Amino acid sequence: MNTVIMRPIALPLALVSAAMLSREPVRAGPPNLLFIVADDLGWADLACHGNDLHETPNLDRLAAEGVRFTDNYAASPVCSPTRASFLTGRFPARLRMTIWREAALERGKRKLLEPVCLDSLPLEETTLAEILRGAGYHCAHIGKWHLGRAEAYPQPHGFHENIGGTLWGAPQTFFYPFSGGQYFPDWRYVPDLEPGAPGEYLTDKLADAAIGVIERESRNGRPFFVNLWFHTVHTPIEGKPDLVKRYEAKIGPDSIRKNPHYAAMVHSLDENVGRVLAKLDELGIAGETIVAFTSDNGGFVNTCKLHPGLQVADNTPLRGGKGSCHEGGIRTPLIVRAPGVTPAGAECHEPVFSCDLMPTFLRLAGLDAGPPSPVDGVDLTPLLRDPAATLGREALYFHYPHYYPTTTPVGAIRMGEWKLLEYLGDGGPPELYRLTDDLGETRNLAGAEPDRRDAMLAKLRAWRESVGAQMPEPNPDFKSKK
Ligand SMILES: [Ca+2]
Repeated sequence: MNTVIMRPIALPLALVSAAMLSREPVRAGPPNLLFIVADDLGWADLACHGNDLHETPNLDRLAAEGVRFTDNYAASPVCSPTRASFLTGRFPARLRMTIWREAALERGKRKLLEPVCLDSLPLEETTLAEILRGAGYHCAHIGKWHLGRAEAYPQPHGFHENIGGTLWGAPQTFFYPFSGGQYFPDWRYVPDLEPGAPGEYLTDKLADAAIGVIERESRNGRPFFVNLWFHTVHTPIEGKPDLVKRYEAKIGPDSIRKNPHYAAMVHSLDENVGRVLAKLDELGIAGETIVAFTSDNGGFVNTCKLHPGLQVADNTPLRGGKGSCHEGGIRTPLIVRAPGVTPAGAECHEPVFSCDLMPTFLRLAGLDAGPPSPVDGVDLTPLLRDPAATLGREALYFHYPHYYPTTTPVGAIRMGEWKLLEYLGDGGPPELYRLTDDLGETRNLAGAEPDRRDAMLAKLRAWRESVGAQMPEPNPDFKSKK
């Protein structure tokens, strides 16, 4: 692999007022990278995005110290594909990974047969960890992996160590020993978190593991990449009992959100992000550590087996949820604090997505992804320096040729203030929304703006061709119930 070493950009900013920056850079070497991903956390789940129930003071504070992207997207409305995009910078459609691992080989029995996808991230793909490792970073993966079977676990993809990552997309239970529950049909477990004790909570344990790695690596004099991918707030929806009580007491008749179990999970996520960030401060390395926080898809708006009848997330004011290419399925939080680069407390409204993170992290580290893999994302450091800047990118594209309780097979394109959805053979006609005055996607303007509709449809279809997107096919055995 040809890794191009470039000067780290976080350092020579003497002309920028220190008071304007989120943290002063401390040492003259490559910065550490702490990449925190929550699972299924919706855009509207954060207090700083207007949530009326959840308390997220630590994430809100991180946003106040860095740049919060209001129009960030996951490259896919479900888990594995977005995670693949984080590590490769490539469209899930190009990777042929458009659905979560466990369902990748299933074609279904609906009106359309879903394409057979890859269930493991190919080792031929160049990952963020491989490039950082080649540049001298220590690379640790902690928590949910969900990018393939054992031969595609974190180590073969460039990580020195893996704590807790497996093929599965969720634990059996969030309480020690994190296995043995009845929620999933197979026997699941989360390795490497022994010893433990009854009552211990997975989100705490993963943060403990991250803190342990950060403490150890901060003494080793080499930069670290800690890839902390929490399992929370995915099902099974299990909060700590005291926090569930706290939110039960807080929910009133006028509350938009009414799930105390889910609120408790969000609370524990935030608390543990706070613990890890506090450790950076305590060790004196916050000024030399890039912190990024995001989620892999939108909030899950269906019910969960443990609490029948109780909707898990509520993505209000966004429409839809996980699985859907409406905003509730793909718009996710993104907060970046890059010492010496990001101003404090800034908002950026430029549309960005999960493929952008790999090239951005590499640029912040003074590296360039280079060949052999073409990268579909772009470097966001111009926005990190100046959140009012624009990228000049024409569009973002999404491809989900699968079913989910929130959708039939669908694609989407976001261009400026406009968004178009196209159903792929089972669903209604195209939908066109002007997000700047209709964030909730309630007024379909496809009929009123036929030229814009057709131009965006043409772009979306041309993009699918260009990346070799797999399409669903008519199911000859499908019998309509009508
Ligand atoms: Ca997910």
